[in-house]
Amino acid sequence: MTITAPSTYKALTEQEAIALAQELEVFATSASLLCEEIGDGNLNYVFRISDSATGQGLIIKQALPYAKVVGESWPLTLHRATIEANALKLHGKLAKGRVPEVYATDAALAVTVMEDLSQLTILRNGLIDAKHYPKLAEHIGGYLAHTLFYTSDFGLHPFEKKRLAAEFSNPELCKITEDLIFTDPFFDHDTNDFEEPLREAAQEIWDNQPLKFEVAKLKRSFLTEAEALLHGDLHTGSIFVDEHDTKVIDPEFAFYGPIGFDIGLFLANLIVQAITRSGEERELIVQDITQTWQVFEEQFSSLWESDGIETYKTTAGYREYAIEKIFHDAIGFAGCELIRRTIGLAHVRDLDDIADEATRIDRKRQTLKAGETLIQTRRSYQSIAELEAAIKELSK
Ligand code: SR1
Ligand code: MG
Repeated sequence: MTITAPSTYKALTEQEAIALAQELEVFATSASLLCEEIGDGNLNYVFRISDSATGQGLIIKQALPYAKVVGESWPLTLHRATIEANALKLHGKLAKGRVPEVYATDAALAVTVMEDLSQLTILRNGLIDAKHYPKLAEHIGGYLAHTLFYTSDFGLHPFEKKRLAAEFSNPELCKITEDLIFTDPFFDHDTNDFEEPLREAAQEIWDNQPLKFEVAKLKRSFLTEAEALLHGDLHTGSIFVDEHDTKVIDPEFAFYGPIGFDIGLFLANLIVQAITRSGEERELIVQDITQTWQVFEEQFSSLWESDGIETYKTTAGYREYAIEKIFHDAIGFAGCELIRRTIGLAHVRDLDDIADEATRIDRKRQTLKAGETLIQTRRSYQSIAELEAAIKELSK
């Protein structure tokens, strides 16, 4: 499909989004098209265009020249739309079936036209409704193993890897992560946002020098370790699911970074669920955490054997060393995500929507404590079973 709209940026109205969809000639010319703006993220417009007779739809996503969550005072590059579309196309090849199909793009309009996934549910919403998705861990573990292995030096020629690292240079979006995940929540910064009863817990974090030393090391890893092409924002709002299917969306934060980052963000968002749940429902989430890591480790190891190109791949202990580093990094990044989702700028509904104030504050304190513990003890875990035991203890 080709977009022939004038190539200068303009934020689309619903009518203009319909006109763009008509141009793409995917709908019958006689079709009566409906348009709904369904974006509930922090940054973009998401239009769903559908044929009122058949229900057939497509998505037109448009980046705004600023962060929607804050407003026009926070300008943000439109190039993120190109980063996102290119990451979706590449991830679609590496992890087949795990991302929406991209139909068309327009860099000047910052528009990506893609597969409509509205038959699926945003994972965060489903989890808040206490749903369980039996394929989730297998699908996300596999997505992580394939996208991260095949874009790393373990599975990709160094010339191509460096070409991709340059293509996915994403400094403005990385700066958001550097500030909002790794810096601001650990200082008394004005972007932080928390309820007054949490001030003491926040102050303890700001005063905890050994914790901050560990966060500084994790931030340095994020800033400097170009290990693989990351999704860059793999929280449970970036995943669509149902009982059988899983699709990862929104890789606008994609860039070359440490492999453990995507894994850590995903696990952290499941840990939040473990903290807000109890009994059998908590047990299911903890099993998802364990299974995600197990699937990742198993598939990453198997790709290492079958498709690894690193000369040292058979050197005794090297694979185990590489995987242990990813594991410990992921636990540390998960800890940072837990803290920033509680006292930083961008919160999660899993915690904020708990109606009873005492319960909500209690769960948020637990999330902060879990984050601090995981950051500080990350290197002590020798296996996923040990991490699972710790998560059970921290979420009780
Ligand atoms: C200003 S953007 C805030 C957060 O929303 C995105 O989804 C990322 O998680 C970012 O940190
Ligand atoms: Mg997003």
